[in-house]
Amino acid sequence: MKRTLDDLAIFGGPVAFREPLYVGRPNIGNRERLFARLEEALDRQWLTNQGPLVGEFEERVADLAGTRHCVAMCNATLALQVAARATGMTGEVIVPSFTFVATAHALSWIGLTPVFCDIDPETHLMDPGQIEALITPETSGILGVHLWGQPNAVEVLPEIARRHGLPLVYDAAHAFGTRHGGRPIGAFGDAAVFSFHATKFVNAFEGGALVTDDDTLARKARAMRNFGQTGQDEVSYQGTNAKMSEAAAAMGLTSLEFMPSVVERNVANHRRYMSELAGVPGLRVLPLGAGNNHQYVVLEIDQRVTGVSRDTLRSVLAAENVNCRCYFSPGCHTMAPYRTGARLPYTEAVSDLVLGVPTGMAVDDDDISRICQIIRFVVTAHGDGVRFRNGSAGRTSARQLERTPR
Ligand code: T4K
Repeated sequence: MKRTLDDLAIFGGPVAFREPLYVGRPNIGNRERLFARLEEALDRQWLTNQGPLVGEFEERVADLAGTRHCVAMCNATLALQVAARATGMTGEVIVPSFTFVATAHALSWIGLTPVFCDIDPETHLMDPGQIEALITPETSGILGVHLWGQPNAVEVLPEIARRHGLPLVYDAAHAFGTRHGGRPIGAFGDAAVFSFHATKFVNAFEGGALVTDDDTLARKARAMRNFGQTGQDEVSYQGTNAKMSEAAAAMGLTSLEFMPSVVERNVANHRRYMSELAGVPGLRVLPLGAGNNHQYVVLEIDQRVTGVSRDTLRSVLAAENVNCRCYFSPGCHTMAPYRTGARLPYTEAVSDLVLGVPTGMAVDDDDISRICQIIRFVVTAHGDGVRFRNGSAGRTSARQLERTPR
């Protein structure tokens, strides 16, 4: 329990957590089931190139995503590239800037130009109201992002895409298991791409998948992930090597079996953060809808009210062994490969405020109460003292916050 500034580890007090807590701690399922599957694969001597475990994983994922097809891949970044190629994207692609940089890199790495769109500051999702102004004769597609597992304008975006004759792909890296209006999230757009990276709530060590209801698109994607091959001696498309291995599928299947417990834990964790931090001035826990998989808990810290910046709070927590992440700061449009001087006011404002906090199976109610006690202690009464003693107002300067457009 922190009662004075001297109790904070950053100022020499005792560290609150002996073992470090992380955002993105993998949820490990049943090890015996994993090892049994690995044994099977070794006994079969079939390790990759569409083995039976990958086939089983694809069936399970398609089922949960509500789509006819699932094409499993080695990660979501390559799956996004395959999706872009298979849907015929060629020039500019409209995409939010407030996302993990993989969304933008996936496009630019294959010669496409990401055109960054601003977000709705309430949800952090790409604002469909700003998309049409970005459409030019060079536009060849829209890549929406279901950030934090939230559906990105799944009613409006398909309509905009249809009106302009553009393919719509969703980066659903955060959204596996999410539902909207009773429908699984995979049902929206021409295709959606999931990530099964170790840090995701369902993981295949590294992994990804493209899901779609479009038979032609699925066939193309299936070929493109395997060097464009459509038969043993037949190459019909340019392709890449984006195949999922049997070892990854073994982990993915094991992780899928564990998914209900993880979702239950994540929902409880999110609720706990919401209740522990309710009413703290200048602090907001991003609310998530009922169908969300709740794999991220995102705070916004408004230094104008708290007296302490997001970055200072992050340092205070890191000293206590609570390792938070500034997902996703800064916006992609300000990163070196994409900087053009264009301004996206909401993206810039929000990316200065966000802090992802630990969740998943690695934290329990007691951990969250203790994390929140430290946050409350710093934010409600001691922001000025922490800032003064820390000798810095953090990266979110008063000038930056003045341009916060809300
Ligand atoms: N689109 C979106 C919207 C995405 O968020 C992502 C990935 C993608 C596309 C691309 O998906 P993939 O191609 O990766 O399938 C991590 C993940 O590597 C990345 O998959 C994820 N999003 C992103 C949000 O987070 P980093 O660079 O922040 O990872 P890292 O190594 O700093 O790890 C994050 C935290 O997780 C650390 O605090 C430690 C903890 N951790 C990590 C690993 C790998 C563990 O405790 N154990 C582990 O094994 O990108």
